[in-house]
Amino acid sequence: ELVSVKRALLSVFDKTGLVDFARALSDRGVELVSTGGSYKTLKDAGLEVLDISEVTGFPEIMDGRVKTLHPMVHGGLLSIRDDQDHQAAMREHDIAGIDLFCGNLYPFEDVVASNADYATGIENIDIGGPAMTRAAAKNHAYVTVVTDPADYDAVIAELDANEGKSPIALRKKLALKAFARTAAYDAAVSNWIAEQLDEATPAHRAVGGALAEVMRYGENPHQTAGFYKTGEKRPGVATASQLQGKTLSYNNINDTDAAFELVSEFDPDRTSAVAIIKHANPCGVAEGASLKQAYENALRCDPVSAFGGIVALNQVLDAEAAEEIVKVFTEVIIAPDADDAAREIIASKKNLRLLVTGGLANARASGLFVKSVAGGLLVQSRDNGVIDDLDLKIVTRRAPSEQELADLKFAFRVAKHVKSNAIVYARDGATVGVGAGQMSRVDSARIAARKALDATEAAGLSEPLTKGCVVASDAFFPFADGLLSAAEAGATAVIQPGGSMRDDDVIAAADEAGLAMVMTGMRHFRH
Ligand code: 93A
Repeated sequence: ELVSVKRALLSVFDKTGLVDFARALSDRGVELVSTGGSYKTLKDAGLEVLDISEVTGFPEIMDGRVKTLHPMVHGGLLSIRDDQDHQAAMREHDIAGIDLFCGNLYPFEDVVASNADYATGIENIDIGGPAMTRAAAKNHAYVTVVTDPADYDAVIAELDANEGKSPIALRKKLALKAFARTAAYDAAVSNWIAEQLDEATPAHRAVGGALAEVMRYGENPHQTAGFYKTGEKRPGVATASQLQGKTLSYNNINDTDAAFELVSEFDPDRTSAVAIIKHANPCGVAEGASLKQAYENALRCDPVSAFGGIVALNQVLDAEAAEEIVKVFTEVIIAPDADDAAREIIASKKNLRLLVTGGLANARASGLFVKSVAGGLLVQSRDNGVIDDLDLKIVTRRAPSEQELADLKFAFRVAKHVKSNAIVYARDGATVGVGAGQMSRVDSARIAARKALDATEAAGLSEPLTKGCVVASDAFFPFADGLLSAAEAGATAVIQPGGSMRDDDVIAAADEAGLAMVMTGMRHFRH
């Protein structure tokens, strides 16, 4: 459990504390061996030290690329001290055991962080250092491996507390630290090479992302936060270019993501679409013949909530849409691109962030969704169910009209991006009322209706916006009540997944109320 330390090999790039540590070892009767620069530092300090070339019988070659990669070194580090064969090999080749290895590596991370060129980056990949570190750490049954100058004093203190010997608990702890260091070092190397190749990095994936930005705070000011990027090349908030405006906050990033994922459901070759998001829920979504028209209709749904919102567009932002958007206080605009005239208009609002993504997110793409719970992570595949791919089943006596069907599909697509329980009222390709995040579906339906009345009033309309609208529900109606409350508000057609034990009752109630209802067979919970 306790092993004597007779010989130490020191090979450090960072010479901090080296002389004091080596002197402390030497004072305790430890023989010192060292490499080029480290050797010189120790010699200059007046210590007795052996140059590694005297141990290997081989000079440093190739500008130092090969200086310690030698059986005299690795045999000394790796030999099992009480193994007959290992001992015989040591005698045969005159290999002396190395009981302590002190090393730290070429500063690869610092060098590449300072934007060094490719050749300099490559030259700073330490090979011999990690090899010795790993050899010593593997053989921690006999060898003490010291990789951090911050540990020098503690190591000496442990030796002193154990009659100059190194205890196993210390050696194990230091071995763990050594392997953690070489693992991080290799991760840095592979990340850098991946970056040079413009590829997603395997290490990024393994740790769930690389820290891209530290935010001033999280969801609330007393929470700290960082933005980690996975390196995936998909268009979205993490890969967008910010053309102007203040830096994004935690909530901005979350809301902008929700906005862009939603608007990406709408094919830009078919329609112009705009989503306005507050607190990660849409307060207005609309399609239109132009972005301007889509924006105006989206805004009409809930102009009060749109204040300070996030606006996402599915096509290149143009001047006429930009003119409308800047009339309302908006935090972020995100779009595949923005034309010059639009950029100029947005530039008049200095703080407004404008993000361009270069394309839309692929609603059908697979991917992972991660959420944390106390003591764990929940990981699921991305909700990439798209209504066009589903078989819609008409379950009522009355089939929806063409316009109703178009609105039903629109509403269900939006509902997918509303926190559950989600109820969406829509008419003519625009939401007219959104009920989000309620514990009861009936409450969501009531809230959506209430909001539609507010919107009607705000727009100065005599006829309620819900008159002749459709309603979408992210999950089945467990009872007829939610459905009937929608019908009462003026809805004429319903889209929902179905699958309730009481589907028959709900269908009968729909028939009685003269509603047309379609079932998607797919639920879109979002919590
Ligand atoms: O170029 S290397 O990968 N080849 C080696 O054989 C080697 N041995 C030690 N780099 C090597 N080292 C590294 O040199 C150590 O990890 C340490 O960072 C540095 C110490 O060199 P010096 O003692 O000459 O300053």
